Amino acid sequence: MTVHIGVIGAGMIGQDHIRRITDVVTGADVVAVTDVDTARSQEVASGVNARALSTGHDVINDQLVDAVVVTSWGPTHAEYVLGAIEAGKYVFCEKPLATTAEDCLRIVEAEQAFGRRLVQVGFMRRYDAGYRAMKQVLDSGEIGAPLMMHCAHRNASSPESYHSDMAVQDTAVHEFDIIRWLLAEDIVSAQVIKPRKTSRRFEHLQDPQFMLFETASGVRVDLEVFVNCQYGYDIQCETVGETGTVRLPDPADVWVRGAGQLRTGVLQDWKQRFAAAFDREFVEWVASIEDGRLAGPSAWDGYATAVISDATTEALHSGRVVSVDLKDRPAFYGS
Ligand code: NAD
Ligand code: ISE
Repeated sequence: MTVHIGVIGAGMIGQDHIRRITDVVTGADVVAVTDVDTARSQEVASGVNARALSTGHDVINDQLVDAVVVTSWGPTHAEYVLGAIEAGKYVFCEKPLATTAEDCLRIVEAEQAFGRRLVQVGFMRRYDAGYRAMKQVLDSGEIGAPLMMHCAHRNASSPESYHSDMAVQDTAVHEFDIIRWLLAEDIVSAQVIKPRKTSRRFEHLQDPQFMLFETASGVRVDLEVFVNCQYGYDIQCETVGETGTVRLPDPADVWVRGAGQLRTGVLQDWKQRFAAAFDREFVEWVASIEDGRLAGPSAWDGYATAVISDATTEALHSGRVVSVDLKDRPAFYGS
C-alpha cells in the first residue's frame, strides 16, 4: 500500500518533510502541495512530480490524498487540522497544533466525535535515539523514582523577529512535550526567572530565560532557554532519580586528540541534531497509518502543551508561579 500525502506549506520544514517522504520513507509519496506563495508551491511540487493546488482545503479534499501534512504558519494549523478531521483523513501537524488552547480543545472534541485517532503532532524528540534510551531507563526503574530534571535548549542565534514569548511558545514547547513523555505525568506549575540579558543580541529580547516546572508527583524541572548562545545548537537533559542519574548522550561525533588538545564538534542547528528523529517520526507515522492505529504525539498532547505554554507565558510576564490547569484527560486518549 502507498500512502498518498498532500502537504500544506512548502517552506523550510515543509520542503524538508517532502524530501524525507520522497527519499527516506517507503510506502508513501507526495501527490499534492500548496503554499500561499504559489511560485514556491509550483517549484516544490514539480520537483517531486506532485500537483500544486490552490489552497489547503483543495489539498485536504483532493480525492488522491490519503493523509495531510500541515507545515504552514502556526496560526493556520487549527483550520487545516479541523478540515482534515471533517474529511476523515489522517493529519500530521507540525507544532503547534494550534496557537490557542481553545482551538486545541476544538480539535480534541472533533477527533473524539469522529471516533478514532486521526491527528499526530510533530514533537519529533520522542523519536530521538537518546531520548528513547533515557525513557527506557526511567521506565525500567533502574534509577528509582525521578526527583529532578535539568534541561537546556540552546540555539546559536535568533532572527530579529524572534521575541521573548517565542522562547516559550516556539522553543520550550519541545521540552513541555518531552518532559511529560519522559516522566509520564503532567506539569502542574510554571515559573520564569530572567537572568541578565546577553548583550550579543536584540534589546527587545529576554534571552536567556530560566524556567522552573513542577509535575503532579512533585518532580522539579529546570530549563534554560538561550537562543543566542553563539556557539551552536545544544540540547541537554539529565534526570536525577533516587538511586542514579541518566542523561542524554552528546550527538555522535569523533573525538580528535592532537596539538595538545582533545576536541569534538558542536552541531549548528536543529535540522542536523534531529535529522534521524524526523526521519523515524515519518517512517513510524506512515507505518501507523498502514496499520490504522496512530501511536505518536496526540491532539491531547498538543492541547496539554498549549496550556503549559499559556501558563509559562503568563509566568514570564508576571514573575509569579502560575498553575497549569488542564481539563480531565478523556479515556479516548489512553492513560
Ligand atoms: P516557513 O515560514 O519557512 O514556512 C511556512 C510556509 O507556509 C511558507 O512557505 C508560507 O508561505 C506557507 N503558508 C503560510 N500560510 C499558509 C497557508 N494558509 N496555506 C498554505 N501555505 C501557507 O516556516 P517553517 O520554519 O517551515 O515552520 C512551519 C511550521 O513548522 C511552524 O509551525 C513551525 O513552528 C514548525 N517547525 C517545527 C520544527 C520542529 O523542530 N519540529 C522546526 C521548525 C519549524
Ligand atoms: C524551532 O521552531 C524549532 O522547532 C526547533 O526545534 C527549536 O530548537 C527552535 O528553537 C525553534 O525556534
